[in-house]
Amino acid sequence: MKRKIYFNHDGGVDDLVSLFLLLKMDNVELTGVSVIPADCYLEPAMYASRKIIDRFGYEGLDVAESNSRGKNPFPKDWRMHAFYVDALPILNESGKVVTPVADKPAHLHLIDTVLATEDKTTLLFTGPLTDLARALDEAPEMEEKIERLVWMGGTFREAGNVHEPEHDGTAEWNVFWDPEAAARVWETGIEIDLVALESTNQVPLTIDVRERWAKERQNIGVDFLGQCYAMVPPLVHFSTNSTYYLWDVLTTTFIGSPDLVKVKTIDCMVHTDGPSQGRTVETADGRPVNVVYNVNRDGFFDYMTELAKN
Ligand code: AGV
Ligand code: CA
Repeated sequence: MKRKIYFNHDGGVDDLVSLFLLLKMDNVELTGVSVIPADCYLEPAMYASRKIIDRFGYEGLDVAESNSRGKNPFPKDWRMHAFYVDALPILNESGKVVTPVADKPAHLHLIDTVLATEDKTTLLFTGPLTDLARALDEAPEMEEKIERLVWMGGTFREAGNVHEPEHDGTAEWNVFWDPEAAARVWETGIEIDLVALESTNQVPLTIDVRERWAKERQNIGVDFLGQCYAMVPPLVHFSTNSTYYLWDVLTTTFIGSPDLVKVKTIDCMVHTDGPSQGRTVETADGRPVNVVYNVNRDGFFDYMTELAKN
């Protein structure tokens, strides 16, 4: 039995690589895809998503555009990445785009897809939770049809990855973009698996990984990985604000191969205001989430590289 997955992403390099890998998993069936313009511009991220499905995926999928807006915008430099992926020759060989744009905005597409799917759906979110929060406001009855939410977001460390004026640096970006949306989802009874910075910090993009993909580039899927990760800065001497990690790809592989990570339950809440907005904090009266805090680094890179060859 294939697990039914609905994927909402925000068009970064690792979001788009995640879409590619999901299409390669034989234990997963994607029921829907939508794109939110958080860490991307919408138009190139939509085109790139549709072209990845055309090139590596299956028929019957459409891609929905989100009309959600966040409180704290992502830096423009990062949002540009979707243009580079969309322009890759490997995605433009056929000269056409077949996978259609859905006729509904993302949050309504999410509701319709979850309600129309016979089994319960696992939600995979690798950007902010805005579309999910809006969907739950619009159709609270959908909660019963949600198997769980797997989300790349948050951290319980002192250091988050937001380095912005008026902020204290404790938040992770996907929470920071729309803290209220995360707080809204926290109010529900949905089972949440949180792939937090604790584990994603263990899978930086490094030169040895790039060299491996280069060596194996005669395989078209591995070549695609190499081309995508040529666009973003690796960890060399020390981590900077722009250093790239495989945040979303780790979150996605958690669905296909949960044994690569360690998980613990933390009762927590989300800060929605002030200098710590977007921070997730442990608190005795908080709601439980399953936090992925550790990963088998080599096993992860082996798994995702092998998947690319499927
Ligand atoms: O905080 C990680 C999230 C992930 O969903 N995103 C990137 C991943 O898609 C935001 C982000 C944090 N640091 C970044 C980010 C960076 N240096 N470049 C691009 N995006
Ligand atoms: Ca993302």
